[in-house]
Amino acid sequence: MPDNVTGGFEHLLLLTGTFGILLALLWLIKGKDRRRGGRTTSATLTTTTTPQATPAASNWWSALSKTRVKFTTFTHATEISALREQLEEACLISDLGVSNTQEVLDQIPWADLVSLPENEKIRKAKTSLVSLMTPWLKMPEQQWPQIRNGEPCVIWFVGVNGVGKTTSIAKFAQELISKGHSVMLAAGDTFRAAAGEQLETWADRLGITCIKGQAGADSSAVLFDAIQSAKSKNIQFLLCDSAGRLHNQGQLMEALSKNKRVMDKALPNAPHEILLVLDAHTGQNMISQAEHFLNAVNVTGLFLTKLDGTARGGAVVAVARKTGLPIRRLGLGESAQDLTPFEPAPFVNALVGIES
Ligand SMILES: Nc1nc2c(ncn2[C@@H]2O[C@H](COP(=O)(O)OP(=O)(O)OP(=O)(O)O)[C@@H](O)[C@H]2O)c(=O)[nH]1
Ligand SMILES: [Mg+2]
Repeated sequence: MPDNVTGGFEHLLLLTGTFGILLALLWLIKGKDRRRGGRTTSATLTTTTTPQATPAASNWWSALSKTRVKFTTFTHATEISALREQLEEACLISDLGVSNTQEVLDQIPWADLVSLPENEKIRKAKTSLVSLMTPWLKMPEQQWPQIRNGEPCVIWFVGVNGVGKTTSIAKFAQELISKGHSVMLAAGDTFRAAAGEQLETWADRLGITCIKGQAGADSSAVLFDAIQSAKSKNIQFLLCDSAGRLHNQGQLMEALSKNKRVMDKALPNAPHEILLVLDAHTGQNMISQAEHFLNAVNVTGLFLTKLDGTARGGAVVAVARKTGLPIRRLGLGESAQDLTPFEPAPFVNALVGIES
């Protein structure tokens, strides 16, 4: 064999060998990581990535990963004062609010933690946090919403523009349909151009009827017609959209009050549920939005959207506590399946990083 050919062959062997060793090393490192369950470990990090018992809880676990960062990264936590300071920072950054944060920090039994090893101190402090915050959240009923005898259950979605009202209606319609219920939609937002078409597109995808008026039509008239139609077709659930913005906020609240009066005329006691949709990304701002809507209409529950990727999960706890309303569903993405019921304890556990 000529020299240059042998040289080239040896070179190739050397390259293949080196590449092989690199691959083996990589495989070993990955294997170690896999055996550790993918956990990131360091002297100061106690983060875990283990999914939770129920599918909903495992979704929150990943949705709340940004909020959780501060609750899972502690340095020099052997010192109670350092742990307290960092826990305070984590609560504030999660947008739990100043007074809620002070309240929980004042109630954690710090003296009992002094003699514990660092990891135990952290775990116990977080466990106390969970047991203090969980009772702030209303436990939603399993059987919700209730089917009404001989008339449609009218559910109305309200909230400022862009929070996810229309998308939440579509997601919730999909949930009800999958449980075998009959559902109809009402395009109660006649103000924003194309709002009706947006809801109609969802209705087409879901294979259900959407009652909609002309753009600029009286939204109360659309809602009235939709209720009449749902009654005549024996529909179980009528999900109604609303405008998120009119010329100004006063007009919006007035229009909502009128909508409500007209719905009650079409069917006494309708709407049976008024759900306030709030965007979790807006943090404490959700509280002032809630105050405005609660003043105008008797909101019966909350739908919290865009939980996926928010770093302000603490504000979810804050707004639920402040309003005293049950969180009916959480939105975890833009597709029709991205909706989960709410459970207080697993949610708060996921928020602070305690595996349940
Ligand atoms: N990531 C994420 N996006 C969402 C979620 N819910 C809604 N969105 C998105 O938020 C945007 C606004 O949603 P809409 O449903 O149109 O909001 P709206 O409240 O009806 O808005 P208006 O009709 O303008 O008042 C859309 O791009 C949705 O896809 C959610 O849970 N997660
Ligand atoms: Mg809309």
